[in-house]
Amino acid sequence: MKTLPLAAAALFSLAASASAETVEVRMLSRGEHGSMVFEPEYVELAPGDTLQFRVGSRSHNAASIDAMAPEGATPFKGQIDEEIAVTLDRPGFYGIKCSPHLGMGMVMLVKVGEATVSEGFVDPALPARAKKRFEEIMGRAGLGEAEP
Ligand SMILES: [Cu+2]
Repeated sequence: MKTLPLAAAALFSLAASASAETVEVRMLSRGEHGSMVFEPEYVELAPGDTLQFRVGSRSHNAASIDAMAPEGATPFKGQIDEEIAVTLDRPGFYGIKCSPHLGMGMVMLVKVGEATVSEGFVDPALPARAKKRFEEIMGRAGLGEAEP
């Protein structure tokens, strides 16, 4: 009676690991596109994939931006220097910030599944440098109508 559930569980976890991916994102004080950045700055995932945040430089965190997430997505917020893993199930675009450096433009963008950037996706309430960084990220990724 013991072996059957264990075997079934093992098969299930194998199937899950074969389909879901984990993408590592480093939190950095200096990177390819300037200071206070996530690298990579843009990630495309399938629903159920995981973002694994890594400390590249100290004193950063990763947190969802409430106004920039698909309907029904679960908000998240890591502590400073916490290497959180976040599984994203809802298709759509997610804006992610470093809480202490949002004003310096430390944000990243994630696309899950099939989605297009909707008009006004970038939260107008964000600090100017964060809005500018999102426009730069979308421009480099070939999304939306970002300025050159
Ligand atoms: Cu930061």
